[in-house]
Amino acid sequence: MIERGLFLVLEGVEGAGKSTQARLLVDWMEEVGIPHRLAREPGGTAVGEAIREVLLDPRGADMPAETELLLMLSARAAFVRTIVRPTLADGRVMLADRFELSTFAYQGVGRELGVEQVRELNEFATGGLHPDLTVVLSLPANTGRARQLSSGKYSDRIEAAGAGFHDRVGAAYAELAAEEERMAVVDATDRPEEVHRRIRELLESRFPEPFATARG
Ligand code: T5A
Repeated sequence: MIERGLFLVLEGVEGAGKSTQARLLVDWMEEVGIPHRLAREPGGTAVGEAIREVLLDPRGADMPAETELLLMLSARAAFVRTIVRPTLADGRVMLADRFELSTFAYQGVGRELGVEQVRELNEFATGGLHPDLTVVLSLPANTGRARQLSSGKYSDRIEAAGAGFHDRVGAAYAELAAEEERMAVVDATDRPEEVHRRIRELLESRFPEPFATARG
């Protein structure tokens, strides 16, 4: 067990491969015996999953951007207190499929609410807890969308927001990721196993404990 857990987040545009990479990381951590927990945002908790349904329901097409933001943050307040903090206190790796960077990119830039305002409100929701590392899977928005379509995924309310919106989100990820040290960009255009290898390498070099020692 590590002394205080590690908070890791996977981010990227729709269909970038976050869920696929999360599963591969979980398989690896299970294999080498690293205690962990995986959860997705919005969601993870009972109230968060209920909020997710409202957020993604295509019938809410006229939802104001401010409502969307506050719902995301309501779900996050529960996510942090019910899932993330207890997992870290247990000394485990907390792996989240999306977190605050999604809000900066989608609501701050995509919905044009402004990143600074979104950051302030997010700080209240999280109580100031931030990830130790956010891995941004880099992929053009239209490639991610094409992957989703070929897998037969239906278009939820946010996915249906249009190419202009998703291009803005993709550009925001690139810009925001370049600003902060606790973010790393990984090329996600290759096959899943190669992307996984890159993420593992990154984790082993950034966090020898627990990743490199577990490989042993
Ligand atoms: N949102 C979320 C906000 O607006 N603000 C916020 O603050 C937060 C937290 C959540 C929605 O909420 C928004 C963003 C989203 O619109 P979601 O379902 O969690 O929805 O997000 P999506 O990105 O839509 O999730 P997906 O599951 O569709 O995408 P993933 O997880 O990135 O991709 P994945 O792994 O499911 O892969 C998609 C397809 O591509 C294939 C997979 O097999 C699958 O078929 N694939 C690959 N194909 C080729 N090469 C690879 N390397 C591949 N990796 C995966």
